[in-house]
Amino acid sequence: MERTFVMLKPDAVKRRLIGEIIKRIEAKNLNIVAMKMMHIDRKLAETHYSEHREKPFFKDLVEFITSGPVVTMIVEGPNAISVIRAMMGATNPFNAAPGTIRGDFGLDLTQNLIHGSDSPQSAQRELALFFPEEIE
Ligand code: 3AN
Repeated sequence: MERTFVMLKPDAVKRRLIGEIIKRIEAKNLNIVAMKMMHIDRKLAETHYSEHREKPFFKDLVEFITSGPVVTMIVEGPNAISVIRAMMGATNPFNAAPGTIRGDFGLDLTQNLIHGSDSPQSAQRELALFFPEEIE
């Protein structure tokens, strides 16, 4: 069993795709063990995306992720990290395969609907950041 951090970004919430994306996660038989809707403040956004601090798109990324409510989740299952990454599709929605969340619904590199941890280390860091109350 593995746990990963998943976030439905402000564009997913605005476009009323929360249900569609959760439906896919549940249909895959993954377990949603915690979930909340929240508004990310600038400090949390900058911490979450700290690896991108020097990138030219950092400001836009923080601006976007703080622009409206998000839905955060702990998702659990066998190989949950890579399974969710596969369901998300490529970072750039132009390259994301049809059948993936970004492939089916996304057309923008920044507003790309969903975040999922990319490694066990990222999952641990992100879960501690967003769900400190769930960490044993
Ligand atoms: P992923 O979300 O697929 O894990 P990361 O972690 O490389 O991708 O990037 C985090 C976020 O930064 C992406 N979801 C995307 O919104 C944004 N991003 C990544 N690369 C670019 C880029 N070249 N231009 C604009 N935004 C980008």
